[in-house]
Amino acid sequence: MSQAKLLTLVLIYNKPHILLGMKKRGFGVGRWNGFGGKVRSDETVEDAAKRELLEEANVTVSSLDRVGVLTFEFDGEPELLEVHVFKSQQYEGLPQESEEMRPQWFHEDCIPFDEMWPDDVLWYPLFLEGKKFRGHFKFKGHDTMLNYTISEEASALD
Ligand code: 6U4
Repeated sequence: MSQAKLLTLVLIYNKPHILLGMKKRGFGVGRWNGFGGKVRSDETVEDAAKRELLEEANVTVSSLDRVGVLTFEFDGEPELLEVHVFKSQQYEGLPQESEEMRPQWFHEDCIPFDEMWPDDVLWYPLFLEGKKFRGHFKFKGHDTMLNYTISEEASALD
């Protein structure tokens, strides 16, 4: 297994509403998702998360809370994805459509799991309850999950 590729995922959660974006191109196209992307070699994971949030949704945050670390394995592919999930309640700016994402607020009772990555329905309940979590998911292609583990974490994640 090669070294994991680091990615970020930011969810603005101003209870009871959560900001998601419809991915318009690339990895996860056609799915509602948080905002994020690849971490560059010259930035921290948190700085990468803030940069992608601004680029994709036109929203800025002063601080982010790291609440989850999810790893993804795709059957037959050596590269592991390591997605760092961040939460913020506060934000500045008006969410705006970008070339990559179309932002939309959802009530927490109406999250469109049928149009999201299949793992989301499994860990969002922990996220919405304010828990910290780790998960590992093995996929075959982008639609079929072969197996997974999820655990709640009591302490800070890194
Ligand atoms: P480019 O096209 O290079 O600008 P970039 O924005 O750097 O891409 P991208 O779009 O590939 O990165 O990032 C993928 C996004 O999808 C990240 O925010 C992580 C997120 N993601 C990947 N797998 C996921 C999954 N199974 N469930 C989920 N989010 C996932 O909820």
